[in-house]
Amino acid sequence: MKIVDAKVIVCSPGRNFVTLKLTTEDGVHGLGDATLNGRELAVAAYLQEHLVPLLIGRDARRIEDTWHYLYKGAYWRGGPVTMTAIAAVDTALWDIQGKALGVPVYQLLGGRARDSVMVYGHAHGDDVEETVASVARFVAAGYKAVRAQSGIPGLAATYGVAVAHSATTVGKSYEPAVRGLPVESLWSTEKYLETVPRLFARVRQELGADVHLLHDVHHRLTPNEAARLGKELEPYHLFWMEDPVPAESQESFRLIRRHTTTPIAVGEVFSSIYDCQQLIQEQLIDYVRATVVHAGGLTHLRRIAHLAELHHVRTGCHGATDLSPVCMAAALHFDLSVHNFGIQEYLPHNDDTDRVFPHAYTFADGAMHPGEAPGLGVDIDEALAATFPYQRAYLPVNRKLDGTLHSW
Ligand code: GCO
Ligand code: MG
Repeated sequence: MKIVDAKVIVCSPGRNFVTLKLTTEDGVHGLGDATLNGRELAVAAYLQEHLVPLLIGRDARRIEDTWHYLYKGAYWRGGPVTMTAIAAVDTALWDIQGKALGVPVYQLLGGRARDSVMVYGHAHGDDVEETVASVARFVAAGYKAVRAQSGIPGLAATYGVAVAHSATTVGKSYEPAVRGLPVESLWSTEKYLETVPRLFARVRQELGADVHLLHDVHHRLTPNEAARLGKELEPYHLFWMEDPVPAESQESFRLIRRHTTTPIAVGEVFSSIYDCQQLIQEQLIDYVRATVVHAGGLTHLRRIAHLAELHHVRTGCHGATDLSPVCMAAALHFDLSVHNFGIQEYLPHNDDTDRVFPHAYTFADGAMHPGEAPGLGVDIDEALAATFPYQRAYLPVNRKLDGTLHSW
C-alpha cells in the first residue's frame, strides 16, 4: 500500500489550519492535523520541503517504522515544529490503516475502554458573577465538567475571557489568535490571586458539589504563588489547576506538590515524552495535557499515556479551537481507547470550520464519541478550504503593569 501523493493544505475558515493529506496507490486517503498556532507556515514548509519527498513510495502500513524514520532520521530531535509535522504524518497513516481495514481507529488502538469521553467546556465572564452564570449555563446544557475563567478587576483583558458577550453562549468557540500583529494584555499576579478563590467559592455556593470544576492559570505564576493558589482552592475541590507555572523546569512542580492537594494538569505545549518524563515519574502532576497534533501523533501520545498509567497520571488532551477537527477526531479515538483517560477539552469549532472538515464525532450529555466511520471519521472539503486562504495571525503577548514582558 504505497503512498503516491502527499498534499499540505493551509486554510483559514476563521483561523488557520494546516492539514496533511496522504493518498495511497489504492486510492485510500488519510488526514493529519499539522496546525501550530501562530507558527503555521513553519510546519507547512517542514512537511512540504522535508517530509513529503520521504513519504512518496513508502508503505503506508509501516506506521511505527515511519515514526522512527522521521524522528531519528532528522538527527535534530523534538521541538514543536518537528513533532507537529511528524504527528501529521502519523495521524494520516492511522487514518489510512483504519479505512483500509474498514474499522474506526479506536478499534486498532485496543478497542473501546469506555462508552464515551467526558469533556469540559469553557465558561467565562467579565467578572465573578457573570462567570458563575456562564458555568450554570454549561451545567444546564448537560456538561459534567466546566473550566471557569473570570475577568480580573483592574485588568482590561484576561486570558480565557473572550471579548464582548460571548459568555452568554454555551460552547461558543473562544478564538485567542488575532489576525494582524499580536495584541498586548496586562497582568497583575496580585489582582489575579485575589480574584480566583472568590470565583470558585461563588461557583460552589451556586452550583453545589457535583460539577467538575477546572481552571487554567496559563503559565503565569511562580511555584510559590501556585502553591498558595492551590492551597486556597482546596476547599472547592477542583478537578484540576492547569499550567500553574511554565513547565520548562519540571522540578518546579516539586514545590507546588509539597504544599497542595489541588490536582495539577500540565502539557498542552509539550511535544514529547521527554518534556514530561520527570513530571510523570515523580508523580508531580495528575493529568498530562499533551495531544495528538503537538506530541508526535497517536503513536507517541500513546507512549506518553502508557508511561503515565504506571504513575497514576491520567490524560486530559488539549482541545482548543486552534486544533483542527482532524486532531479532535484523533484525540477522541485515543481517549476512548486508552485506559488512563481523564477528560477531554472541547470547544466547538465555528460553522465554516465544521463545513471544511465534515466529521463523524458527536457530543451529547457532556460527553463525546468519535463515531463508527472507518479511520478517523473526518474529511476535508478541499474546494471549500481553498475559499479560505491563510491569514497571518499571532497569539497575544502579556505584560506586567510596569511593562515587563510576562508569560501569556
Ligand atoms: C487551553 C489553552 C488554549 C491555548 C491555545 C494556544 O487550555 O485550551 O490554554 O487556550 O492558549 O490553544 O494556541
Ligand atoms: Mg490551557
